[in-house]
Amino acid sequence: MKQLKFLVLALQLLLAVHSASGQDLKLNKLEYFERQGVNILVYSNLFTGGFNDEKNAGIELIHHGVRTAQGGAVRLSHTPEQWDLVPTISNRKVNPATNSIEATLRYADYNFDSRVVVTAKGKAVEIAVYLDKPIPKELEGKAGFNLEFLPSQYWNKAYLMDERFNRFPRYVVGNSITKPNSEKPKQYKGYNTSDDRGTGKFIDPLPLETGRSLIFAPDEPSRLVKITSQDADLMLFDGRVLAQNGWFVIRSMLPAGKTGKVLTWTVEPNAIKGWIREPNIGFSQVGYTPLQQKTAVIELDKNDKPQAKASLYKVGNDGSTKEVYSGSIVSWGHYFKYNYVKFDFTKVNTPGIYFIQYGNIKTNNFLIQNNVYDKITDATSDIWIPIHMNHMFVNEGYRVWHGEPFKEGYLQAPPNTDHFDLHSQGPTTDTKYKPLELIPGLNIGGFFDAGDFDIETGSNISVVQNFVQTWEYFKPMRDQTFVDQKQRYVDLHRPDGTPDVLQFIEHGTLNLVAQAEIVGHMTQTLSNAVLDNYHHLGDAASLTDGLPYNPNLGPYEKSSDGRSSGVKDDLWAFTSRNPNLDLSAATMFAAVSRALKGYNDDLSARALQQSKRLLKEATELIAKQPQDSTRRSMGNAGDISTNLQLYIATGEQQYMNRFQQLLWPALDRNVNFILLTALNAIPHMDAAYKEKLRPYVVKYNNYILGLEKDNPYGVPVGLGNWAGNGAVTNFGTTICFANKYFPDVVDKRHAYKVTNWLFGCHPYHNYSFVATVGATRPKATFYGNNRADFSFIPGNVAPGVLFRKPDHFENYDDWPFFWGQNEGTIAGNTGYLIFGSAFKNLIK
Ligand SMILES: [Ca+2]
Ligand SMILES: [Ca+2]
Ligand SMILES: [Ca+2]
Repeated sequence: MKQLKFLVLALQLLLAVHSASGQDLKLNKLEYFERQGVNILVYSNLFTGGFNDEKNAGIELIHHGVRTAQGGAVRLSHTPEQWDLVPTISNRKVNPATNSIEATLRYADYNFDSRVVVTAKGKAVEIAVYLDKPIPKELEGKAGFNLEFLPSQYWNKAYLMDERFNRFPRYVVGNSITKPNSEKPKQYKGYNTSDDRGTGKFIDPLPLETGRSLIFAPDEPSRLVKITSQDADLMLFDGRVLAQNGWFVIRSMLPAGKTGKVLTWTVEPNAIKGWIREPNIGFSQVGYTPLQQKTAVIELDKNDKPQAKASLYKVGNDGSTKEVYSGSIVSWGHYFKYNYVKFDFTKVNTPGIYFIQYGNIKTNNFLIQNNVYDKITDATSDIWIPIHMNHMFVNEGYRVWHGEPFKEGYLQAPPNTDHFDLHSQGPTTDTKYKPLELIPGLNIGGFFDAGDFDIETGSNISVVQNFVQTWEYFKPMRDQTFVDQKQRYVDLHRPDGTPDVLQFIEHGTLNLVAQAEIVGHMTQTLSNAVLDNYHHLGDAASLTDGLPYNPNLGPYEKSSDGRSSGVKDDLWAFTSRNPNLDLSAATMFAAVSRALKGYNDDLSARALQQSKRLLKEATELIAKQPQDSTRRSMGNAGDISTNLQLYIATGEQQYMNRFQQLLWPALDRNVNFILLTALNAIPHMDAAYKEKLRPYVVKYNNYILGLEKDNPYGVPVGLGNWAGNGAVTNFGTTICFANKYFPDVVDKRHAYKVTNWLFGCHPYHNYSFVATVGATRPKATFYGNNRADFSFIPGNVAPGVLFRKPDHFENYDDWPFFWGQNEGTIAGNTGYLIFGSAFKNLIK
């Protein structure tokens, strides 16, 4: 009996091992560990983004299709923030023979190296940390191994530390102490992310739990992960104590004075047996006009078997539903990790409410109707743009979006200053102002850059140009916004008799003209002086105290007359002179002076005066630059466009010559990026110019057609660290203008690929990328200044699907804090305004 029992047990074990082996983690050709439902990436993505820790790197887990963990690395604090030090990863070795990936992590600031080896062992990976030398003394008690889990995928789910039951908190509460600043590890470039209010102490989170074995989400098999540690305690932290974009961090400290294999974790993500990702049925959530082409792109798991057919159902006015069309599924093929098929239902052209049924899946409904695109730009122009007007109080109904920001004005940035938003002040100020002296008068007009509150001069120049172009091409008389520059007050949904676009041109110009008049040339940016208010979330008017800094006062003191303070929160003007920026401002001012004539004649005249002066000075400065200066010789898109604008503004032949001299070689090099500029010139050139352009338009049309083979969506898909919707809208605008001037070459049907993509037909999910716009299922969560509320600002256009190496697209709609996929910018959103206007014009 005993023997029989043993035999059965052995047989069961054998069976278990056998059935498991087919489901073991394997190192695949793309150099990550894979089993059905689980991808473990080991330094496929490094800590090399533009903004330090972007929560996009390290050891990462893609769990049943969602990237739920990242940041696996040796780190120097319990819950690293964006500007904490990140390791450089000098070498990454993939070893198929041992089923392992090894990398060396280095902190140059501390001359500290460690090796991390990740080895597949059955359904789990072993993560081991090796030290060849003991950790440096100053990092004892600070260096540890961290892995970060996405709060929105875990909150309200259960966890067990050892045998103790817990629940992940929906919101961070408590659990921190303070320690002397001397014990705080350095932050990036010596910045400090928080204002210690004069206490000399920093906040250090305490663990929620400590133990040797942690089970994440046993109540949710798709998120269940088991982590055990052999040598050191596992601590679970809530990173949201320090920053709203913090993650749940699991961490073990590295031992002092030891070398060799100093830490061993086993990490086993659960895989749901036979898991197949639900098909993502991409279609336009805004809907379709009756006669346009209508094609859904369906994204399938590589283990999924495509259906033969899909159907279209019509929703009756009585709530009934009826199948009105059934059509074949056509295969497109593989694109990165998924398989794509298409369902064409162009034949359905009766106006109504419809949904798609594919297998068991019913999509949400959408409209077929002539008017579906009528309002696609309204939320952007009526809501998003006015909310981003700087130096104004912005009201909407009962709600105040923000008070009047930066009443104390801007100080001269001191020389040789490096800036966290990728700017710098050069060795001189290039102005008459002393370092940290107030430059009076700059706190007027302008638009917030994005989810932050600085004025990026280059962006603001292109934004004003976008508005002027919108005005000159389409003359939108839309008036839904009250703007009063004297009151510094904006009220949404209150028409005031003036077209809003004119008021936006005026508002942008007021800041840019002030820069030219007061500083003498264009600044690089008007931006934060201290990091602890750069990541400000909430009302822009509370970012600074509104009082000028007074060095005679203590750090948190206010003067007795209430007119100045000792808080060093004033923003700075970065004033290093860039004649190319002045030149593009000169062309923008020339365009502005045309647009504002008859509406604000004074500002129109001032803009023209600055245009002429900056043009003369910048041209002289550029002539003095060395001949090999790259910007001078390259003839980039900006230079070409500037020469065109200069010709339009002045009518001088030299600019037209220079424009053509730069344009044709640029078109020969790459027609895709420069064609729109070439098309914009047509109204100002002769017939010969247009004919000379024709072969390039033919070439562009081949590019458009080629994209249908490049990816299932037929639009240019960006693979950079900032997702590519900007390039997609630019592609759409180019199609619209190419069709306008060369309808025999470029078919207008191509423009619908862009609306399809923006409004829901794209990888990962099928939500519209434009907040709230007439869509059934718009994205709900964006990286705006209200991102801590997991919300949106209507009309915002998300950057889109972000590519993570080697084969993953994503766009989180439950976690706003990834700027590269969720942040709207003033330049991007006004670019969308042009596309939307051009598109509406095209289909009229
Ligand atoms: Ca910025
Ligand atoms: Ca108005
Ligand atoms: Ca202040």
